[in-house]
Amino acid sequence: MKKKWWHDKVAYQIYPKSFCDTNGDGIGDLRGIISKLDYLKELGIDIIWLSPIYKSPFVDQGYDIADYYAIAEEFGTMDEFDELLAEAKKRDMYIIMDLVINHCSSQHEWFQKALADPDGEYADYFYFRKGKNGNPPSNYRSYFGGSCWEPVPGTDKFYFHMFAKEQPDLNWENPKLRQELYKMINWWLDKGLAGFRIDAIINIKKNLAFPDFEPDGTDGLASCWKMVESVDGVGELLEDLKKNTFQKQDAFTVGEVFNMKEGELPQFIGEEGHFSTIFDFSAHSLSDGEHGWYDAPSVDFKKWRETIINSQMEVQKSGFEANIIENHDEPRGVSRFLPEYARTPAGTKMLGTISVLLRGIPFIYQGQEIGMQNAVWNSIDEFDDISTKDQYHIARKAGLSNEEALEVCAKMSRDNARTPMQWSSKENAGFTTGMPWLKVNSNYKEINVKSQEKDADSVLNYYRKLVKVRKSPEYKEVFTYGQFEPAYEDTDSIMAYYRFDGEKRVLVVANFGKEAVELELQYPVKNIILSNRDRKKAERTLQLDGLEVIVLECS
Ligand code: TEU
Ligand code: CA
Repeated sequence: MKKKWWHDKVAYQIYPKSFCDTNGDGIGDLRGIISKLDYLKELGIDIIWLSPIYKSPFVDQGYDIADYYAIAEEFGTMDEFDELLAEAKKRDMYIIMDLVINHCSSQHEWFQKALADPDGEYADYFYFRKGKNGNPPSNYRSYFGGSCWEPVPGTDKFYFHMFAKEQPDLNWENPKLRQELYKMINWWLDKGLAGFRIDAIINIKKNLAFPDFEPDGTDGLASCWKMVESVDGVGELLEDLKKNTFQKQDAFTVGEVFNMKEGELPQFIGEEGHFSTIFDFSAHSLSDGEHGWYDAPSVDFKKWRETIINSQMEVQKSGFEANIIENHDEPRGVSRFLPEYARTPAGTKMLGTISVLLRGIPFIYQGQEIGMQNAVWNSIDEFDDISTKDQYHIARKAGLSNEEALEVCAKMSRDNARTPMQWSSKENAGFTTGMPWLKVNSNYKEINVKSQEKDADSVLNYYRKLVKVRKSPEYKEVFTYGQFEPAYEDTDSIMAYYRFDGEKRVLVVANFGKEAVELELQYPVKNIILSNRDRKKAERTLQLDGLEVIVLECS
């Protein structure tokens, strides 16, 4: 395998709005990010992914871009962005931005021009289609609820949007539009950006006939991803994108890809793949509900273990995936993947170890390194997220009471990950001196950076060790390129795997149960690399306590 500069890196996702506010307006900003670069460096981070910071009306928190060449005023200025790039570079760190090019904001100049002249050139930057007897052209339900089609005022046409109606989809079949996007991407790369996280990219290929599908809900609509799954040819668009942009600059790209077709993985992440890597969402998909969050199943340990193992075994044949336990669209991993008794510092460290030492590129989401958890939500009005509001309505329509629907949202809401970063036990968790745009998690006095920095046994200090081990000269090679092989799969509570190459064999073994378990090790122990309870000795017959994780070098 050809080695790439990003193979052995550790990445961190910043959600700028909730990271660090330096001017007291309650909104995180670029100055805040710059002020925390040393903190991230100390955590061992190489690559920083910024969720969107472009000019936006923030209908979907910046995933609705009004100007691809401008920084949102809320976050700062282009000069500050350049400063961030320079400061990161000084520390040997790389910045990647979010690339949201399936759609833009309805405030974008292109869309405004399209509305002004629905038969003109810019209408062809979008999908403007005639309705069927006054009804939308097809029966698709958008990801955020309601029809994918919105009337174009003053015409008999509709425009297409897979997300909110304020996020019109861009017409990738139009070469002119593609050229505009490529120019913009190259402009950012020329500035010194290391690459992009690429948003919702599988959706760019449409079935231009927009056929109806069998309704799958009481609203009579069908999920729009059914159209995505019914069409071929996204690969050609992705290759065109890559050849005109990323490839020329050896950029690192991580695609957000759902609904990939069977057998397509090598085309996406192989040596000549469309992207450097894509996220592994397989464990997250375990809680996909058939109709929404209200019928989302809880994650079962054995299913979760099997899912991760299967994914690792499959992916290593083709390349690397990016491993996460949470991101800005997901509830906190500790609250989701750990049973209640395990939502402790020990359990949090255990989950982190399993995730970070998998084969692939680890992405740590802000706050994960201190073990942030889901918040307690008391009313639907406390949420900001557009998707949560939609899911609340879906749950109510399905017959759930207000309390029940609230409980569903509290469990699954994207806002769980978006509450402000907990820096200290000061007011508003030290995130802002003003009024935070989204409420602070009430547990900030127990869980925050400042107190964990002082505590040698904290989750934060453990994460620092964990990342260090992964990148240490002795083990870097095996953790980066070593094969993955599962172990102890027949047990009730053990999640374990080997990472090995021609020289080394490492065992990562965790007990997700409450009770101690005795394991016969297959190989003699050479060295204890990491332990979440300061274990100094490991015998061939290993007593693993509940919530204990240990990383061993085998001889
Ligand atoms: O998410 C894409 C996506 O498919 C989402 O619909 C996801 O399933 C949803 O967040 C679950 O509630 C990306 C971004 O990560 C997300 O934040 C944006 O809202 C979305 O694209 C639109 O840009
Ligand atoms: Ca601010």
